[in-house]
Amino acid sequence: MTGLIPRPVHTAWAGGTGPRPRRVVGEGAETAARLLGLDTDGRGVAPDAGASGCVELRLDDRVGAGPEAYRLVSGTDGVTITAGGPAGLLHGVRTLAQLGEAPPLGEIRDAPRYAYRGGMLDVSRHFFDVPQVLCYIDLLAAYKFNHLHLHLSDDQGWRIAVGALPRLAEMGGADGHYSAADFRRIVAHAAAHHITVVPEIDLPGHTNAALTAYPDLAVPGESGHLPYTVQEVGLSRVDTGSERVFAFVDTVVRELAALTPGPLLHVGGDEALRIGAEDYARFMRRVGDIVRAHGKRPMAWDEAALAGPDTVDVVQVWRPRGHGGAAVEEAVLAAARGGARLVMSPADRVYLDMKYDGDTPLGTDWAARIGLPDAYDWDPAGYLPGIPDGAIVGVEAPLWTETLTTSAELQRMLLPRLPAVAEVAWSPQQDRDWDDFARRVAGHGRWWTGQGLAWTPVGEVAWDTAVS
Ligand code: TNX
Repeated sequence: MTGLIPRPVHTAWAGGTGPRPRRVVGEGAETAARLLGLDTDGRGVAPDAGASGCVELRLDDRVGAGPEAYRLVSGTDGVTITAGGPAGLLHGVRTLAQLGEAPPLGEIRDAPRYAYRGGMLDVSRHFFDVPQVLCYIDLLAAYKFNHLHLHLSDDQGWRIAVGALPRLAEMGGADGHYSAADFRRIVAHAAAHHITVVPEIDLPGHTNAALTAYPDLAVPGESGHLPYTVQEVGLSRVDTGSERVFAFVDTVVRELAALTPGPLLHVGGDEALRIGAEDYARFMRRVGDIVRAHGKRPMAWDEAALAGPDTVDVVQVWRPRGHGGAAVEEAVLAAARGGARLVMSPADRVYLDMKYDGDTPLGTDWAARIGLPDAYDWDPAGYLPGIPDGAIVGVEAPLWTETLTTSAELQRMLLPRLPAVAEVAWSPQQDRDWDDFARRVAGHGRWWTGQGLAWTPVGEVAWDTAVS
């Protein structure tokens, strides 16, 4: 048994262990069996197994607390998992997988603190192909995350093919991009794990790749150029006053909305440093309306709140406190009071591209160095004082990739901090305890190594295995 992460809301162990799980029956049995490394048809099972070791999956509305809640009962004959929806059943199966081959007798009742638990991958600064993204989805799912935010465009690359604007992928994404079919594969794999994909097109700054493909989006006299080699942000901009640009946004949003089953579409809005406040506000409000006109709910980085409280429906708070953002903070609070929902991604806690410490070879440290205790020990509800109750819908850990180029590099930044974020987003604040987490995470290194994942053996944890 490895420690349970995220920590369940309620566990009651009876003492002793039940039989090894051998087969799975009920709703979603095939997926569950695969996750547990079992067959549904009993192949490979000892002939005398009988009823013992059966994992039964049952949908039942009475479990309560929404479609992600589940109840797991481990008895002498086997395990029963009950949930109000398929997502809850799968969460129960994930928990059972962590309980291992000799599940303790007893009962777990569990449900998430926040409905939005996300990971973001920046596929623009460096491109990551479909198998790499699927691997990242598997990792998110193992820790009960339910959103994948893909940062699909930035200065360095445009990573999604848009049929009506072919040069975006041809030029802007020459070194890698997703076709519509690729994107559908990502969405389908995510959906199989009850993970919703949130695609992001970053506007009106961070647009060098788009400007290279379509120079008429630029302010007259300015243009884009690829490859974009500087790491500085805030240099590029589309012409926020141009109807051509709004037609472009409409085309991109229409196609992306059609490819995206989830309700949210992220429109960036960050670090548009060369655009005046009024132009920025007018632009972002119109972009928000375009997203709504295509049937999606607009989401954006926190500066978008400066454009007015109802510019977007979901505001992603990224600005670390004291980072020159008093006006942004106030605008975010006004938006929250006006009904906008907040996803908390403060850069000094959950930007997983930040170095762990001075010895971390990759990543950056402009916001902070984020050791494992820093990623774990904070309360999303307390980060910004004055947030109204219920305004926060969740937590997301962005992984920016200016310095990261391979899966192993991503994994070394994600592990072990991603599980810490999982617990921040899932478990009740009053039950969260760093020492307890450090003990539970210690056994996960062995599991990561067994999965072929790279990780960082941070010194604050007594790992029960070395990095291989
Ligand atoms: C800030 S946060 C950015 C990104 C960078 C990141 C690096 C935000 C919305 N913008 O453009 O990649 O810092 O940590």
